[in-house]
Amino acid sequence: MFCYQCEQTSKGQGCDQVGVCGKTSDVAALQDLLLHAVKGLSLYAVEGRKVGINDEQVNQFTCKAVFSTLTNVNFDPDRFVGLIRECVAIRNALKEKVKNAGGKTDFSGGPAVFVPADTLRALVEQGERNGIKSDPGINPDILSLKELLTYGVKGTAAYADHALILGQKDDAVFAFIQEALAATLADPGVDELVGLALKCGQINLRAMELLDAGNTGTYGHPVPTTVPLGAKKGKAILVSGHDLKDLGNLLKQTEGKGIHVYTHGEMLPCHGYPELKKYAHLYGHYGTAWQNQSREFDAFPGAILMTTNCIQKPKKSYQDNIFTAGTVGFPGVAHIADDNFAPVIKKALEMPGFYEDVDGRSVMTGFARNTVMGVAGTVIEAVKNKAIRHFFLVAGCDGAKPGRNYYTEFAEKVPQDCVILTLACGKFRFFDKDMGQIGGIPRLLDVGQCNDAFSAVQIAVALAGAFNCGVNDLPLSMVLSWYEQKAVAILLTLLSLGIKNIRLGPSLPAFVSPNVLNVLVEKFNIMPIQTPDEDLKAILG
Ligand code: SF4
Ligand code: SF3
Repeated sequence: MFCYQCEQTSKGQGCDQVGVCGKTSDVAALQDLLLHAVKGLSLYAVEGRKVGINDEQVNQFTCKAVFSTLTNVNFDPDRFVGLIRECVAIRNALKEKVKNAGGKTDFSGGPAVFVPADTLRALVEQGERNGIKSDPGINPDILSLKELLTYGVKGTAAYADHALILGQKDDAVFAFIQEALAATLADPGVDELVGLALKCGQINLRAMELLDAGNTGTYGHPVPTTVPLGAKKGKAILVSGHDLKDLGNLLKQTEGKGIHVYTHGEMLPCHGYPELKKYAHLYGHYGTAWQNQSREFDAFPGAILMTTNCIQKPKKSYQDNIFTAGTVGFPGVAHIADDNFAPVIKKALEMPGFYEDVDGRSVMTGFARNTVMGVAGTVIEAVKNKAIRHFFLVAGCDGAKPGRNYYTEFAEKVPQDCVILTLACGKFRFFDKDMGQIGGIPRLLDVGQCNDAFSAVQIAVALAGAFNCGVNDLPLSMVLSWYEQKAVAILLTLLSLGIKNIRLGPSLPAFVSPNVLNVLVEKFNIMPIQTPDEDLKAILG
């Protein structure tokens, strides 16, 4: 196997025996083979559009299949075997339609004509022949850009899938995902790939806009909400991942059953949505970010539902209490495929739950675009009268690396006259610190999940509008942490908006070659994080 798509990749170079994430070499090969098959499907989808064939099943499958290959989403070989076979069946049906409509279908060789082998072992061997290193003669910069584009597409497909679940879609998003995947099969040059990577950023913004519309259209605009970190005596279910619809359905199905529902990880911002917070049994938040789940899930006395990334190999102690839904999968873990959470509820009722109330502190969430723009006048006044000197967007993924302490220390050292906007699971490095207020505005504003990066972009654009300047001219600095491919897509979005001077850590992507990094530095002045003191000094002077 060879995989270097995430930040924790082995030795900062690539996982080649087993994933640091726990991905086996077999699953790595099956993910590579699925991506290979989806590229073949994309070739026909691109040709189909030229002759008026646009197939909804193909579009939705493309997003779901690509999302499955994201870090920490699906570790189940059987699910990948099913997806590979489904992909080829859909591809063959699409090919027939495109042919009948007079479109091009005479592709020879490669993923366009790939036939999946009969056995798991033989499929793994097919996957091994179609991985990142399958073309040893490729120019390293072309490979780097192709992988940058592929990971951006993976993040975009994930957001498009999240949006689809809430009924939001735009054919421009599907068309681009397929165009980009098909383009990786051709012989694109550096300029074309750079252009596609930046277009991926634009399209990802659209996918995130759709997701924002899905979330706020279904559950209302988040409002500032105090979330307890303690627990209530009684039966309990913990929901992790990012999917609001799963949480909404679960809350409906647990009503009146004497079960308290808790959020974990990226589900924390769900407490701010009116149509979710209306359920009195959505009690509080339990635990921190994904990499701490084996300790936190182990100690949780109820059932656990994992709705999206990031799942880790469950410990034996809670393997029978955890369930997956949607694209998530882990061998031996029960999967809910039909939105019916009865097995999760049954498990929660069998388990002891919390024996007594547990006191805890509380945190605030719900500072998404609607809320922040609602106090724009106060914020602008505070900047003008110098009560607020600077804004920091300290946002992105968390992870296990010790270097991620940078973000805790950075947040702690941000001067008292500055405001921190945050989003995604990296916030758990500092989310429960009391940072006080400036003129009634909390100094720490939780904009939401990584899925809410659209909201942060809207806030930045609105501030720029209010100050009559560009986003790069605002007293705003972005200090980002990345881990997986949703973060790659968000980074491409920020670059496509022309945003410069982003500080990125804890380490730079292994898939970015020195020459590609030079381009990013020259065009966008991307910087690796240094120490909190050095970076604060450089930013604030
Ligand atoms: Fe390694 Fe990350 Fe790939 Fe897992 S997803 S195999 S940790 S690079
Ligand atoms: Fe986190 Fe997986 Fe990226 Fe959603 S939960 S931000 S890492």
